Amino acid sequence: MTEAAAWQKTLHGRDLGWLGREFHFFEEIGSTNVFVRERAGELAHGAVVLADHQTAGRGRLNRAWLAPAGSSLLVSIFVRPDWPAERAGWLTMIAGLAAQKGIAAATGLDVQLKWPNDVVRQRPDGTLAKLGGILSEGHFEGERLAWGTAGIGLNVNIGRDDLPEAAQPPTSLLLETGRPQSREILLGELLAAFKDWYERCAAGDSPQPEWGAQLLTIGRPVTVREQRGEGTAWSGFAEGVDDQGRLLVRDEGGLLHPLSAGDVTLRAA
Ligand code: BT5
Repeated sequence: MTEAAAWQKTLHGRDLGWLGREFHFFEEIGSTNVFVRERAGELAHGAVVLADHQTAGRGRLNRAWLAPAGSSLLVSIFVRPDWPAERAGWLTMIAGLAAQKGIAAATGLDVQLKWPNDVVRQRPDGTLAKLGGILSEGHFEGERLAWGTAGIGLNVNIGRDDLPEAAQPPTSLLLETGRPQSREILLGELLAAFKDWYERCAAGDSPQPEWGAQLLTIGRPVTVREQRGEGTAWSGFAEGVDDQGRLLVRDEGGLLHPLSAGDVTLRAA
């Protein structure tokens, strides 16, 4: 069986309905998110785009996502929500919860989320290692989210010597569980969880309470660096997230600031 056929069998062996009915697999592509953006006009709601290798994988703020060929889950899920624009952040929440639930179901491993878009493993000494990341993009028509893509990259079978250079120490499911993991099973579980959450959200149920409860960032002191202006840094306390996915940080003077992912970088204080 070709690799594309094996992936397709995984998808169609499950009852995913609208999700993955349209399916694209690439042995090599620039970026699955860019593919989706360029073809948004033609793609069906629920299209799934998967790659074995990306030559120009993307993170936020034009950062690179690096992964050796065949080592990772690199997937973009395309949806046409037609939700109010303020709900655009729900896609990142759904993708994060789906990654977390998918990993738990496929491997038994407990992973955590870090605001705004990281999938992490907390080490016994409290340090965080990055296992994956989410890159959501959306297109608005008027006040509506016309389409969106949830790009998810998870490090699956990457050995210690092949992990990329990264700002935060990276890790993989192989390293965390001590054995190679099936990317097909992981994809199936992740999509099943994505479908569940997406359908709840489409019915108007916000993912924010569950997502907020999974975020390690909440309840901790943080240092906030603003991207705009002079990039000044200040210290505060992360109290929660709002329904748009903004982090609510109280500064030392007692004022509460809603922070958008694109506007700040954070580190544990
Ligand atoms: C992310 O951005 O974490 C979002 C990554 C999304 C990747 C998926 S793969 C499928 C889809 N198609 C795409 O082109 N992208 C999506 P950000 O928070 O900006 O983190 C990027 C930073 O993570 C980089 O600057 C590196 O420091 C680090 N990094 C890069 N590759 C990594 C890896 N494999 N594991 C851990 N850290 C990595």
